[in-house]
Amino acid sequence: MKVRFVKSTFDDFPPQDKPEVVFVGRSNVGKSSLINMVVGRNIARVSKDPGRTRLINYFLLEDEVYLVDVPGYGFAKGPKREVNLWKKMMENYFHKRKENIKVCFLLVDAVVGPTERDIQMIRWLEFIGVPFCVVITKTDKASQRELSKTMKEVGKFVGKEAIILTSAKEGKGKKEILSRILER
Ligand SMILES: Nc1nc2c(ncn2[C@@H]2O[C@H](COP(=O)(O)OP(=O)(O)O)[C@@H](O)[C@H]2O)c(=O)[nH]1
Ligand SMILES: [Mg+2]
Repeated sequence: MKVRFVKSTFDDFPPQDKPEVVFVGRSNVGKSSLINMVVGRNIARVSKDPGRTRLINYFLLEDEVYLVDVPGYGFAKGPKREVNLWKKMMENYFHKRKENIKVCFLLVDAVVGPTERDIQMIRWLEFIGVPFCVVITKTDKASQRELSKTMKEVGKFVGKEAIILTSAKEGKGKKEILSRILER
């Protein structure tokens, strides 16, 4: 796939000439791995560079749609000043880009299940009216029992059609994610 890094930014977003899809979730949930798996390149690795992990990263896929990688909410457990900065950045992002967001992928670890913050995020996305899907990550690591439990818990908040099962390791869910990204 044709993909390129556009920019890392706090609040200086690209023009809204193309729609965007955004990936959110806790740190370590598998965001970078999922983006890399979907585009078939190690592009989100750049976001591991110190500095960039705390900013919003824009990539452009097929000259058509922006992929947006935002800092995980683990980062929001740091010092209070940093938590506030993270909140400010995310609220500003959603406020400014809401209308441009085609879909928000909220990633949930298959083994860990939905956290309190994931549920808050689901409620908030519903409240601000951003279309979203819950993406279950690392299904290769979960037992059948863990996976059913995670599905059941997520199912309390969203319909089955809005849940996508993925494994970056096995390439699972690539088609589903890509079609959601590229659909008109
Ligand atoms: N087994 C397995 N491990 C994964 C998968 N996706 C990510 N990981 C691992 O989980 C850790 C965090 O992944 P990363 O993509 O950096 O998460 P991020 O912090 O959300 O960007 C890394 O050690 C990955 O190798 C997956 O589908 N299966
Ligand atoms: Mg990452």
